[in-house]
Amino acid sequence: MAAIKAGLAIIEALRAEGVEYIFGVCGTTTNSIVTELHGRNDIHFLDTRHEEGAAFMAYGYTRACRKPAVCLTTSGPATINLATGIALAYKGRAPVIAIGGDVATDYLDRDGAQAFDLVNLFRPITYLSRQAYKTERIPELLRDAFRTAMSGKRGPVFVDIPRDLMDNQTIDDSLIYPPSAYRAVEGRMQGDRQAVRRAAALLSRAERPVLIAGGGVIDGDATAEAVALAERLDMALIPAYGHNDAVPNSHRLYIGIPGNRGAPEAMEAIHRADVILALGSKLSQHSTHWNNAVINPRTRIIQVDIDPHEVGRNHPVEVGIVGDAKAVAEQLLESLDASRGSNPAWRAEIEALAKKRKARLEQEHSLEGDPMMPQRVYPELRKALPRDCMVTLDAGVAPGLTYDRLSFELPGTFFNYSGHGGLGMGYGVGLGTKVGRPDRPAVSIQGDGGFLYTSQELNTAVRHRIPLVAIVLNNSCHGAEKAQQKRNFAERYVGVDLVNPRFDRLAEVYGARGFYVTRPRDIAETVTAALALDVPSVIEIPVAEHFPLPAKTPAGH
Ligand SMILES: Cc1ncc(C[n+]2csc(CCOP(=O)(O)OP(=O)(O)O)c2C)c(N)n1
Ligand SMILES: [Mg+2]
Repeated sequence: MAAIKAGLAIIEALRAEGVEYIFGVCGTTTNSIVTELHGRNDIHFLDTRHEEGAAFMAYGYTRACRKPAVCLTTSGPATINLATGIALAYKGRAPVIAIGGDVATDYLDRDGAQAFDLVNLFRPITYLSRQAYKTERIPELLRDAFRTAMSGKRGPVFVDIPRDLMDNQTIDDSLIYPPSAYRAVEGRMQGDRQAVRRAAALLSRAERPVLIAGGGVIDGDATAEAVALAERLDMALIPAYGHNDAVPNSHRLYIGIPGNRGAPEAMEAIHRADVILALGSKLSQHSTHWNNAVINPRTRIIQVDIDPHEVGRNHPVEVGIVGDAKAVAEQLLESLDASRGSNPAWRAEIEALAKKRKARLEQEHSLEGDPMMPQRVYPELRKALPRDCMVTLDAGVAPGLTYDRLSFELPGTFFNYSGHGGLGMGYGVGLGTKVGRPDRPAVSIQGDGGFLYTSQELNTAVRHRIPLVAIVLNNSCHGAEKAQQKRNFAERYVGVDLVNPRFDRLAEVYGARGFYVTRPRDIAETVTAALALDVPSVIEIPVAEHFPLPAKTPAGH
């Protein structure tokens, strides 16, 4: 038992959780914490050029390596700058622990400089938002924060610490525990046995079963079990929108993803299904439109989710199971009717749909134009990106073509805005993925609009040697919005056309490498070369304006 400096106690509490990086920007109210990192090799302050970049990086980091991520920012506007990235962690179910050093308690509630009600500001975008009011209870507050962030449905938390609770204060080091003492670090939640039995019976009798693999399959490590179920029952293997990496895309039963930017073939299979197993999926707006455009009202649904609030939330279910995707998939595999044979007719339909999708995408090889059509980039990326490459997508129409066009084989290799929709997240999140999994190659794909939202983090990439390859698809406009103005507002264009710097040159100014590619045949080679360089780089590819219509759903919506 020893009294240690309060700042050091916070660092030790984070170390007990295995935290290696703290993402943030310095400030007066956090100096008694960050200075405790001086000279340490086990934990680093990864300083960004904007707090939003820190939150985006934290999101990418934890999604890539599955460890909790920590942000540390100073009072008022600095912590407010985290909000967009914390909202992304909220939508993307990512355990980001945001610690805001606040002004001293004497300055609170009397309009003090940089004093704001941060706890309420963060409340709707976190699972827990609290202010410390007593120094010796800070370790307990951090334990609550990690328990909340890491248990069940994961998500972000906000901890506000007024500076007078830290500066020149001490904390007893016996208050720092290992995580196993304050949260369940082992075990998976099994599904109710009766419900599993009913689900297994339904699946065993199904004629046209479809497995929709959601984010819960990735978070629950359930890819192998999902594939085993699909193979056992000849189920179409379809990731939920944006979770393309939940199942190996080279699998013969894989048809693509549903949704606006997805594959009509996948939506057709879902519409044809008599039974859907939604494994770790919300069946949310993106995948199903919240109506019967994709899911047929006659289809019987088995839904498995770790969060009871998601079961039956968007579509009526025949069997709802609360549990971990891997544990429940294992239970289902054990409970299936052993006499069930193969289902060649449905398998043939699935394979035909998969073939149809491939043929549709193959045609894009021959698309011509100068500048090239954005679709033309993707066959070249398919050639160049290694199997274990992590891909982060920004919002925007040209990057969004990825959803139906790139192929993923390993869980934890695809990152996107997860229903958050914030333009500019791509570059920062991509940097975070590379920090989280330095052993895997990493690219981010963004438009010209999105890249300039956060391109100052090129400086972070260079200083901290983060070899992310940023691919900028430059159509000199906010394409996604220009499409709306073209289609729905009689081409009355306002605020959508952009004049940009050369992005390859911008990269060079920052000390990164820059490439400029105008011919499709040079894309694969350039991407391969950039990845091999292992330094931060930007590849600008000028592309034509292109405004695709949303993929048609089977019900014609
Ligand atoms: C933070 C934020 N601001 C604005 C928008 C609205 N928005 C969505 S896409 C888009 C344009 C994207 O342009 P770009 O990154 O160049 O991609 P493109 O659509 O041209 O391929 C805009 C402004 C948003 N989604 N998020
Ligand atoms: Mg653009």
